[in-house]
Amino acid sequence: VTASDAVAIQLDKDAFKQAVVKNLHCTLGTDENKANNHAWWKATSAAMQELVFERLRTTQKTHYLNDTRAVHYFSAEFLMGRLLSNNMHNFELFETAQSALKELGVDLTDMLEEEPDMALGNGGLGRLAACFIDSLATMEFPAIGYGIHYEHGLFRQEIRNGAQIERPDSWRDFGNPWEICRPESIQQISLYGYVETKYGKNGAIQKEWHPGSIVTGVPWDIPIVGYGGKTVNVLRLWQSQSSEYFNWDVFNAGGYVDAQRENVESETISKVLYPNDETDAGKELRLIQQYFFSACSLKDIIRRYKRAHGDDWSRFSEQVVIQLNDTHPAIAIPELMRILVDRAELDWDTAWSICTKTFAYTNHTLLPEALEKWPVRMIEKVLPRHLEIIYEINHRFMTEVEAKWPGDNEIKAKLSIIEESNEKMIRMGNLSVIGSFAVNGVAEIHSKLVKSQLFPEFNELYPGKLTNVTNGITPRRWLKACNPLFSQLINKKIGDDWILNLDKLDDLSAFASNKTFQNQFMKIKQQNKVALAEEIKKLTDITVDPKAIFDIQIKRLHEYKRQHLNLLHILALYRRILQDPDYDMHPRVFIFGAKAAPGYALAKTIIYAINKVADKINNDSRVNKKLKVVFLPNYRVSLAEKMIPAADVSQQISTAGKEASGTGNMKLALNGAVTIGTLDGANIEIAEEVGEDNIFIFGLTVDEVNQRLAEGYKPYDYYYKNEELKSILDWLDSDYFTPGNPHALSPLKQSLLDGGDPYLVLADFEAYCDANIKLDKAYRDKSKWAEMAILNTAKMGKFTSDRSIKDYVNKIWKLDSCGVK
Ligand code: 26W
Repeated sequence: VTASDAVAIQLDKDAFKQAVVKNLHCTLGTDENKANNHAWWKATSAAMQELVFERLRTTQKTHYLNDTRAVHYFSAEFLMGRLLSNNMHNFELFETAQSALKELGVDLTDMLEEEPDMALGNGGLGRLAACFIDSLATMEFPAIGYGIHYEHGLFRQEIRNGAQIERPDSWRDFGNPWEICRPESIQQISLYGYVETKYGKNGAIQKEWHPGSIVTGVPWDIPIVGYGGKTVNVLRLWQSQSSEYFNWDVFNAGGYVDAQRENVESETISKVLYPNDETDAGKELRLIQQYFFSACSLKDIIRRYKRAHGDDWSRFSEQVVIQLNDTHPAIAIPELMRILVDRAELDWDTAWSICTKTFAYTNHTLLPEALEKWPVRMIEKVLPRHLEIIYEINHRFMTEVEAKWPGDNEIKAKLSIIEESNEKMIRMGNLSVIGSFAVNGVAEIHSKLVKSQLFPEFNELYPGKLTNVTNGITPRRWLKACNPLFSQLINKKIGDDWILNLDKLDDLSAFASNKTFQNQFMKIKQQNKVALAEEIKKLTDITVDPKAIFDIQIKRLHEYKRQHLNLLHILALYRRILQDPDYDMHPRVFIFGAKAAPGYALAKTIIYAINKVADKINNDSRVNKKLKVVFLPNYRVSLAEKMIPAADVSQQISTAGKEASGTGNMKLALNGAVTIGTLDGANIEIAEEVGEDNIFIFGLTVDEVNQRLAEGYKPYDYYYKNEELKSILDWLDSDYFTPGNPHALSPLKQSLLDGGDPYLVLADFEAYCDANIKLDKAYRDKSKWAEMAILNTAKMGKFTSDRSIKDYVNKIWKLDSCGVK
């Protein structure tokens, strides 16, 4: 597909106007004189949805008639953001809509602000899922996203007196125009109860699960419009509901009545998204969420399969591939085994063979605290039959391990699905590797570490199973839609083929040193910075100078991402200017956006520290001509879309080996920001693409980090050696930034010294300061900087999610695309 032969939906300005007005009248029951922006937004969305449905029907019919193999992307999170602008862009109707609405007296940009973000995800993993389903639809692959219809997405962040406050997110309070309820596809799933062992005629053992409760899953479909508007796939999200049906056996079984009281109520299952990113809290409700959406989705898939193939299971894995987005849906593996063995009555080996040809698993993190483990006792209570199946899977697997490493109990203990700790645990990572035919990491270095550090024995046991697919981002949302001025400039210069073939951006390289093009680029960057400066004023009342360097760090707040390293450097600059008012630097605005998990105290202290330092610096006339610090509250997809086009500098400064990939790094570079970063995750591949002259790499490498830690890393050495560092850390201990509240920031200093500085902030501090000095020097040469920035955009071809999806298709899914007429 190329941009030119994409089917732009045939709808001119007048037809668009008519469609909107009709919906204003007939869907909203209001009219042009009474309608506010919210009503216009709903009417316009409804008008768009009519086009969407038309293509959705055609797509579904085509897929059905062709009986295509399809990928089923199981993910507890889909961080979709807003849909109206995206759907307009993908139907190539944005300009039409803009002029149509203008004639109706409506400003499209203002109107789009009415749409709440669909924030059904935490961060990278959830947004990756959203980019992937965009690419799948764009390249016309048969695909379904399966997830949870959370009533409340990720919390809304407010900042009060510098501290994060969590407020509930209500994304569908006034109705969501994009979702369609599908009561005809409701599913029922079981929880709790007990397992009965029965003996068949010839002594065959039969297991019957008598559930303690039944939960109804109601599917809501969100249409996913591919670019060009040909294929419209579906994201199917399950909402939980209590079921009228109840298994009274359990009540009759005496003891269960009490246990039942502690059980999770059906309606709460899909109530709220867990706000933990990279820490596994091990909560029963979360396990139930995972099982609920995995089981509903599997039943949905099997219903569809049976419609075409009846009881013939032999073609199941030819038709169905299920991608597990991290281990969150890994319980689907024993669930499919249960269906095949207990329900379809296949023998174990046949069932296992189907299973292990169906599942593939993506790992997104090496952090031990993020690797999911469930207490055996919890699984036994919630999913008693699944526990038995997991034991059986493990028993057979242990036989394989024994054959490979005879008598080696250490390896057995390590590879076992069951961790024999004080409290026995089920390791979902091990289960996922054993139950899948492919396992991938999300960037070259990460996949290498998955093989060498996380699962080395599995890699030996199953050669070729572990592989890499580097992440990507959709250029439709993250360049075309969010940065219209730059997109139009690119179109004028090299045409618009880049939208579907991002490698084409490399044609810009030829103009990177062209002064006219540089000026055009810098002018647009400046306009985007002015727009962000206005947004900053509106949101925080802080005035920033758009001529300053806009230096941006946007991502979840986590120690390994090292927002506090950025903060220490800001304090260093503050101190330098105080000591030398003529300290030579280009004015710079440091801009942050980050949510902290509500229970992550140190992350919250870092947010508080950023805000308190910002208050001080922004109001200190000795420094605020050169230095400003901004923390933008409630960082989310729609805010990212405003920040990224305005960035000069992209901060990607995680401890080497800790950030699996990162995707914000790609979005910022695509929009012409220059990265200052460590050799971690996809930064390494970005550096390879843009070349070392067009990126500021600093700090310890993975090997050096491991070496330091092995030697016995002593943060105090750096504290005593570096006078500047010492003064800054001591500064945090004073009440300078928190008058009347001394020691409020001490936990930060403490974590970096007595706390052992687990992410080697102090070890990288000096290298980071040096890299910042180089960056500051580079910015003064406007033409050189423009060239670097343009080359960053030009060299981002690799990081389109279209390429990631092609990699998945070729290496793992083996799908054919299916053109929809
Ligand atoms: C159990 C709690 C929990 C929740 C979410 C553990 C782990 C997660 C995710 C794996 C966190 C996440 O989003 N990881 C990010 O995934 C991105 C997409 O692959 C990567 O780009 C990021 O580097 C990685 O941190």
